[in-house]
Amino acid sequence: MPTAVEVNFDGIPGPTHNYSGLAAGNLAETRHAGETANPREAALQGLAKMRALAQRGIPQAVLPPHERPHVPALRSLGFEGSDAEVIARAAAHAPRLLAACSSASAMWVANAATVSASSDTADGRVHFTPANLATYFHRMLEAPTTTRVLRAIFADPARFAVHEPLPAAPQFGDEGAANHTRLVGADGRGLNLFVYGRAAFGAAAPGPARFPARQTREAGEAVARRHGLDPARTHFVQQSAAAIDAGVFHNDVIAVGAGSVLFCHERAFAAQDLVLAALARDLGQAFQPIVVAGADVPLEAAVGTYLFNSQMLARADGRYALVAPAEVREHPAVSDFVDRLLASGGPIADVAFFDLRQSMRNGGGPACLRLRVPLTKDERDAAGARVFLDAKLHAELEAWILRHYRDRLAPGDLADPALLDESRRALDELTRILRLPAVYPFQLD
Ligand code: SUG
Repeated sequence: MPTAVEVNFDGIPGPTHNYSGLAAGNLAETRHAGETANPREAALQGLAKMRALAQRGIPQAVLPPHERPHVPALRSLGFEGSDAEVIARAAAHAPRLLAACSSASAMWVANAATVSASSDTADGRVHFTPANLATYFHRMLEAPTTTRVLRAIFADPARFAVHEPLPAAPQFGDEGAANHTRLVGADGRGLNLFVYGRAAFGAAAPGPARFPARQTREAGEAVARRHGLDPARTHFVQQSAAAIDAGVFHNDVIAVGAGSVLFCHERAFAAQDLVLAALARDLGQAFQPIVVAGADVPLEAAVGTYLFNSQMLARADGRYALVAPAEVREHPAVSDFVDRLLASGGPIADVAFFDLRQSMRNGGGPACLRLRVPLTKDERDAAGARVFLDAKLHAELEAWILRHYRDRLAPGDLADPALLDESRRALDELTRILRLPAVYPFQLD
């Protein structure tokens, strides 16, 4: 069987990146609500991470931002008139709705979809289920554009299946790959771990008391079913409710896995011992858990620094490099822990820190900004559009950001009708750079 290599598709932060405090339970974004953002810096920080990884030889691709403000959504909520009037009326009467329809949250593409490798699926195709993101309105708006973008890139029906998002009801709340981990055994076979915060119909341990559990067990089960995953190689495990209440709104804030390594906090899962025992049984000797004790990294420090929201990238020698947010280095205890981890001679061999502060203030670290897509060479060659990052595309994207993005955006600026025109002009040009078909509502009208 041809081997798949994981391609990181990173979301480009969009021109309306701002701090509006739309996602309760995400402590960073609540703390920074109302601050003035710098969309240009956000996009450049994301692009710098992509370039650095591409230069290390890690396959890297991009996913475009979405059209914001989302005028059709505002119209559906009863605001009428020209596009500029719709925005003016929403700004005057419902600024929170305007903020929700202006969020650049599509940058966190770990929530764009759940992806299954062709070697794991019954029909041998790569399967995608775009996430419905049903918990928050500002995120739910992403699903239709995400579906169109994925269908444009993964258009070949012989190799790819891009499903419809699951029904957007609370019972099927789905936040995509942020709650899914694919591990690999010594035999090269995939093992899929779907993590949920609550069960809508079946029995589950008590859920969180303070913050929403966004992902349901039923959503993961439906995704696994439609992707044709082997039930014997698929686990559905519940997140720790205490962790959700401490700000772990997605599993990728508390755990990351790659190959046969699972790097997680000791309070990641509800029945953690059982989870680790099941993985050890299925992965055998190959399984390498790195479970971090609260005494080393308290839960609050894990959430505060986003240590576990690092990317774990396979090196040529079989060990891993951690791509971590700069906040980890700035926290003395967590930084010391990382130094001890590197010195231990375990599977994590080196760490690179990135300044992703613009995104981090909204609760999005390195791992939130990327969607992992395992592709064989043949599948990669079959992908449409110009999304794989090379030096030329990087240079074009950097120039595009510098041409179109503002360097400050306060929540009050969302009322400015010029922002809509700027954003549409930028995205229209981007679809040409990336050789995408029409994917945005303003292009489809
Ligand atoms: O859904 N923040 C996002 C952050 C998502 C991070 N992704 C992962 N952990 N994979 C969220 O909470 C805030 C946007 C605002 O308030 O404008 C926001 O949606």
